[in-house]
Amino acid sequence: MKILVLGGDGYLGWPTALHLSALGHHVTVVDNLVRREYDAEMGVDSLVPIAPLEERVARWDDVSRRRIDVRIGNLTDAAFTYAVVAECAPDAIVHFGEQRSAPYSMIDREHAVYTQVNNVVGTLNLMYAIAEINPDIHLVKLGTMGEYGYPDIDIEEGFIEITHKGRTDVLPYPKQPGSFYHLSKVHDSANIMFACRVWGLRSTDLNQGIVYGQSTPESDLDPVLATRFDYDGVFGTVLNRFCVQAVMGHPLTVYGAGGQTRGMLNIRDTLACVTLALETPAAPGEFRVFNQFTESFSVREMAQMVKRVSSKPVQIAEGLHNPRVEHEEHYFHAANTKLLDLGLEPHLLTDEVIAGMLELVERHKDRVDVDAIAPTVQWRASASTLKTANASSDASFLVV
Ligand code: NAD
Ligand code: USQ
Repeated sequence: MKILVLGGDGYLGWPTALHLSALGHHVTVVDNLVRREYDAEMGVDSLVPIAPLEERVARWDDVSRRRIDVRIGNLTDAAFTYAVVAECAPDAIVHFGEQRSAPYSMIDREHAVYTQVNNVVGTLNLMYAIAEINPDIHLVKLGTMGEYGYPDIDIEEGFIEITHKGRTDVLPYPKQPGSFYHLSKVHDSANIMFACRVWGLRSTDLNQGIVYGQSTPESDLDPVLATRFDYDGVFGTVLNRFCVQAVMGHPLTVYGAGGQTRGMLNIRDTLACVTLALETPAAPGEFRVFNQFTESFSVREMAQMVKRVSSKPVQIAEGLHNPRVEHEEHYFHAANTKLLDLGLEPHLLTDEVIAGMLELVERHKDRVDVDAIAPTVQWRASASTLKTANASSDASFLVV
């Protein structure tokens, strides 16, 4: 297949591009490199050094004798997005190309607006480009398990059968996301579902859980092919952060009560799930949703696992203030059978996997900036932030 990997310079996009190329697909990476700019903005860096995109691609050519093409540009620029889709003529597009940090989206009005415009407009441009250039292209879109929130009933894969006043229908599963970032994914899902219904597009929405790890078969072939690994308070995700904290002798930052339970998956399973979705495309007009995670753990359980596996003494922070507004103890039981039915063989979170992550951190620990570990973004907006945002109106009712 000819496949566009949007966001192909990022944590997940790059190893996915390598994997698809290794499988013999013709891959074009599309990215505006903005993720590297967020690092500069936040004053942080990946734990693992990452090579410039052109160097990555050249080394992949050397190592594998396979070419990955690159197009640098912004998906919110419609002319660019149309040109890429028209000139590359893909069979499928994997869309990773969004701002993906919940804390980043909650910094202030500017970052919330940026996140939603970047994500929603980029995806809208893409949908229009597909519809006008070739509606047969299969759009594989990265969504998130956080679209669902934490209802007190089981979470289904995208849709739920509801009986109401004697009538029954299968309806989109209710969404209660926890940040402006997660909300942008909800908006994307609604837009794509509409385009499938109205224009006959074909799409798979992968509601992915939290990814951990950094090692994939292709990115391990050469240090220049390595993907990033974030541990800072804004872009670092929970298990990757706990591993860095354990190695650095920093108390593991369990926010609040620690009963927050999330669907998790190994980075190798991201590659496998995307490949499975590509190999068995959605039908024309079909909007299908796969819940892409393999196991679920509470934050507390993850901290305890890391503490148990670490060869160094590890302290778990007690009663740390939670910078987010979220349920800290809740019911969580989510379906995830569709990818298993397609043949997914999960890489589970064993002690060996955690030991491998700790070893990775140990190798790069000289690069860790301990000051970047603390969470810096609060979900509860301050009165001054809200007043600034509403400077032209009487915002007194917004003071919290
Ligand atoms: P990432 O930030 O490392 O990569 C995203 C890439 O998209 C970056 O290289 C960035 O430069 C690019 N990008 C962003 N906006 C763009 C635009 N307007 N035009 C062109 N390129 C743009 O993120 P990631 O962790 O690799 O996540 C990839 C996708 O998977 C995201 O959509 C994210 O929401 C989703 N996801 C990630 C996780 C996780 O744990 N990392 C979990 C669930 C879902
Ligand atoms: N948490 C801690 N301590 C930390 C960091 C996080 O207790 O040091 C808690 C958070 O409060 C939250 C949970 O761990 O309850 C997950 O936080 P996270 O930062 O690991 O993940 P999240 O913000 O949900 O976002 C990440 C990715 C995002 C993706 C999402 C999948 O950044 O792109 O969409 O995971 S999901 O969570 O399933 O929606």
